Amino acid sequence: MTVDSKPDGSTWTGLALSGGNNRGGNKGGGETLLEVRDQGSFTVQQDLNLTLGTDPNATSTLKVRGPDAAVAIQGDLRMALDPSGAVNPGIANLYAVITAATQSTIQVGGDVNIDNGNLIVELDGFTPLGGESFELITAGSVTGTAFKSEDFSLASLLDGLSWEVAVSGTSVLLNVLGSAGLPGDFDADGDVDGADFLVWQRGGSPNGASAEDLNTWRANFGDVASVAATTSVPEPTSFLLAFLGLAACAHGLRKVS
Ligand SMILES: [Ca+2]
Ligand SMILES: [Ca+2]
Repeated sequence: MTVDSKPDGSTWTGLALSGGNNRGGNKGGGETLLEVRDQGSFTVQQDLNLTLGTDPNATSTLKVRGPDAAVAIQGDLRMALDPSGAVNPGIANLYAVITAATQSTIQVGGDVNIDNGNLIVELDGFTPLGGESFELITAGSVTGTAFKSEDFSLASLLDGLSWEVAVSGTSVLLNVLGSAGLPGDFDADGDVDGADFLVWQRGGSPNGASAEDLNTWRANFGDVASVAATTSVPEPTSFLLAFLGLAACAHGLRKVS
């Protein structure tokens, strides 16, 4: 979908969500949700105004879901802010639904002003690890150092991890800080399973290939960090037996050769 709007003689160009008739003194208002997801594409050739006017209940949301959506605002992106610079009392939301290790980036050609906007983040079917980063916005320039509010209630992280919104002059990044800190989780993916044994075997655990680390792994085998606990939990005994069996096989093969 592409929007190309430049009314004659107007300096207010582009698209307004929950904006009413912003040139005629109409109050604006209502609630608008614009969701771009999957392979969807949305381009505004001028400005995108999320919520204009004097209605404090006016709400608009630009929701971007997944890694493959394309969202481009070639002019400015404003959140509850008049093109004249006046703050609007309504609500403007950017809503990111993260479903994979990368997230679609909103490309803004001009300025994005986040001072009066809210950020909402949701995780759906994906559990980020410490050190991961998602680029939510790139822009010609970013005005403001933080969103008015940030809502991570739908984006719980593993124990030991926390979200950071990093705003620079040209981008807004979402970083995952910390480490999950589960004993025996040598590959830091939030569980203690066979893959961690292989890391230990290759010397990748904190005290490379030590008996101490093997004991830590064995003692915690089958544990998952708290958020992942509602998803599938491997049955510890059968997994452990399978790995001991594999180890025995490998040992036998070495003997033969
Ligand atoms: Ca692991
Ligand atoms: Ca694992």
